Amino acid sequence: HQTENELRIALENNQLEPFYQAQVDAQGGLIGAEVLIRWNHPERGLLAPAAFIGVAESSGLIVPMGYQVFAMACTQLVAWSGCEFARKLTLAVNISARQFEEADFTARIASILSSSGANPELLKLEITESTLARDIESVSLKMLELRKLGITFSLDDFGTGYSSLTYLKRLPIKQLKIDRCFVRDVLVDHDDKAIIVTIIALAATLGIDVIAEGVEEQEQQALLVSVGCESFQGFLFGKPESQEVFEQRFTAP
Ligand code: G
Ligand code: G
Ligand code: NA
Ligand code: MN
Repeated sequence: HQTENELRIALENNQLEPFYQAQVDAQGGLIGAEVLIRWNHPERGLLAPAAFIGVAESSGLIVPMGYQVFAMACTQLVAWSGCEFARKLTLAVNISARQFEEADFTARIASILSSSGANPELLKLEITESTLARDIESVSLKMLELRKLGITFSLDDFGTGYSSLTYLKRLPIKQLKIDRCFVRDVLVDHDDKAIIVTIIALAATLGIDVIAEGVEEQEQQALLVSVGCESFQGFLFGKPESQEVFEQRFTAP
């Protein structure tokens, strides 16, 4: 695992690189991507978040790192706004609870949006239930401010935390992201299927979209489609890929 000092240097020297994992609709059409960060370490090569998110969180570097990732996503959106295949793609950016609770979070996001010229309607912030578990009044206020800027929210890893249903109703949440632990055995485990059906029904009642993550097999997607799931992410549609690989795959004739 990497040290805090190395990570600080990585941030200063732009060693972090956004990877993109495709998100598709029921027909398999590309609708967006989740931004997943990688560290191009000068000696150790490409590192996955597992090697450095822990130290980023404990050191507080997750905050500047989060803004760097958001800024890179905005820059990419602007670049893609001129590309036929990607003009309307949404980008989902992970936001840690620690970053979200910064007093100037909304102002920083607004400032990056305006300096980049990215369309806020195409940006989705992925937050987890642990973010909502903080002071709900201030969380709610912040989410509403960001929503006014055009930003939308997806509730990541849904079903694994402790969401109060009241929060789902009160907060401007556009999408629930069904955690991949329910998707993995959905073809054989009746409980997992029942949980997914329940999440989809709940979301429909509240007017919230759903996306299933961790979809690896065609049969899983077919079952998810049959119970009303609209959007999908998982190795079946692509692993997290560099910008070059992602673009090549979706623009190849
Ligand atoms: O990319 P990978 O499949 O290894 O992701 C592992 C974990 O790292 C996931 O939980 C993901 O949410 C987290 N992660 C990836 N990129 C970012 C990021 O830019 N910010 C934050 N806060 N977490 C990230
Ligand atoms: O929810 P979170 O942000 O943690 O999700 C991102 C993580 O999920 C990344 O580590 C990514 O590589 C992983 N992931 C994405 N799709 C799949 C999949 O189909 N199967 C598995 N096992 N992991 C996946
Ligand atoms: Na995520
Ligand atoms: Mn998730």
